[in-house]
Amino acid sequence: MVDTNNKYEPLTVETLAARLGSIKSITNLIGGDTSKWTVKEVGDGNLNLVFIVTGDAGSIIVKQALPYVRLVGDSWPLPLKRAFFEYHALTRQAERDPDSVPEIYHFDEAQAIIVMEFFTPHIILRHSLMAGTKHEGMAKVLGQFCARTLFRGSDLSMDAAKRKADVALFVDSVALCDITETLVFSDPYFDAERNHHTPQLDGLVAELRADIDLKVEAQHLKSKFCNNAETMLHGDFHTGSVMVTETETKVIDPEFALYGPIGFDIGMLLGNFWMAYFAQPGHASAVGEREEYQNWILGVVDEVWVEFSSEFSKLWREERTGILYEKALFEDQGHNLASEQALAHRLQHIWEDTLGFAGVEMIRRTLSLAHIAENDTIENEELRADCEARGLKLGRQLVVNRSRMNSMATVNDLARIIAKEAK
Ligand code: SR1
Ligand code: MG
Repeated sequence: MVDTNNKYEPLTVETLAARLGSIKSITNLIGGDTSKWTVKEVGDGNLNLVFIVTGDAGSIIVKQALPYVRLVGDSWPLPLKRAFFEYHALTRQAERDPDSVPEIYHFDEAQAIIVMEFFTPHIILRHSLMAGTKHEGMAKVLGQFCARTLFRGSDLSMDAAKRKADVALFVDSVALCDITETLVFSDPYFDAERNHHTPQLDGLVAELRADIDLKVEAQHLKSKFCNNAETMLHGDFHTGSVMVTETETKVIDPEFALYGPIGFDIGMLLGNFWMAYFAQPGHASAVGEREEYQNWILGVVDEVWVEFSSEFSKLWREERTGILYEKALFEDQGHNLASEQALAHRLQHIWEDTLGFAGVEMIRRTLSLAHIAENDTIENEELRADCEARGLKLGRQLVVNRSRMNSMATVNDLARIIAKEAK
């Protein structure tokens, strides 16, 4: 499957058919007559080329890493090896939560190409949140995806040797890990070169950068991110990494996969939902028109956490076969209550981490390099700044006060209060 003799070259719409047209695993799926192929480049992320290739028998996605950050250009080189990490993450996620991620049809490490399942008519969740569309069953799938991939990739479940080999494999993903360490945990808290923000936020940004408690807590969270290799994370689990129809939900793009704290993926996801919540007035056609939809988003947040914690608890009780909290010490001694106590403690840690990571994600998406479309597409700068400011306020509360917030209802109430505050 892996061809190491071919020198890397980026694909183009014009060259793709000639370059991939003789690969059996592809032609079997979409048809071998390449004169009938249509190729469209659709990459709207920050890093890669993404093509939809359609033949007379079907369609596929061809994703290729570029040797630099697409968002910035070739002044910021980035290793092609991220495709290798994405490939390995996808195969693991498919085992741990079947049917949640695209099937891989072909992988070429030297060309940094992954050919995978094309989800259609799915769209990127972030776009759907701007359009105000609801998705049945989505919260359940996302909560279960987090529980299954995070539990089954951890020392609570995995065979010790396999898990140590996996930690060693992903520890090489230095450049992408560095992006997260820098853009999420450091840049927002000083005037870093790549930062940018909506000018009307100048005052609030200065306040946040002078906020000692915030800076210290953000660094405690960075320390957790760097030092707590609890499980294989998706690593970039925002609403741009989820594809949806009205009834189906899929997870894509785990190229930032690494070993880190369990709360990181869920936190990033919830932080993106809360930002989408605050951005709704920027997408409403009349004042108040999105209030019901905003409530739906908060309901999703609540349900993701409920599903995550109940699935995680189920896996704890049924699949705890790793080196941590061995059943030999608990259930086998008749100490079921102690096992439940240990589970409650673990969930409490994950809860606090989740809130903290959600908070730093919300802050970085407004102050650092990579922002979110929900805010960026609000043309009226005053309105955009207003939506962003509310997100920053909740983000700050989550980072600084995460250990004092004991239920999702409390956090969602706080979001509602911040959303209603006068400018
Ligand atoms: C330079 S890459 C910027 C951001 O895009 C990715 O999706 C990650 O979120 C990263 O932080
Ligand atoms: Mg991505």
